[in-house]
Amino acid sequence: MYSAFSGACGGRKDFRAFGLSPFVDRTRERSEAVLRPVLLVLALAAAVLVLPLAASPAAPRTLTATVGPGATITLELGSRRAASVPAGVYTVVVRDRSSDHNFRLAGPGVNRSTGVAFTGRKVWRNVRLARGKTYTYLCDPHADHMRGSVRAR
Ligand SMILES: [Cu+2]
Repeated sequence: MYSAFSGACGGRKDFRAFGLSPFVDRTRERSEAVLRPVLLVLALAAAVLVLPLAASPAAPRTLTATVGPGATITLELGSRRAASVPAGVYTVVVRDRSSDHNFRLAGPGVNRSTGVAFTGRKVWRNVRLARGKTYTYLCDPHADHMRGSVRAR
């Protein structure tokens, strides 16, 4: 709030910077006197508009995890492979399409998996990917070649 106010009023330095001569000082001061409350109102209006957006947490995004039916494992954000994603809280929708494979997501603060024999859909809520951390997804029985990683930026 304070910074928005001082930022708006700090703008009057710019009038001088634009080369107004000392002869128009009085005019300038009069226009400043008019301008100052207007800027204050604008700053308040901007704060009122922006604060609720800043205060409300972002809605969780969805990662789609798919394993099988063949020896494939993927993690996608939208329709793209999730190699680097914004840090935050995610809902992970897991599609486990094989009783020979499972899907595990593991890393700092996260370790979730389906069972190898399980097939079907699982929804993992509140999966928090921390900024700067890397998470690995893999199939446990075939972790040497069925694996990938995602970094939260
Ligand atoms: Cu596997």
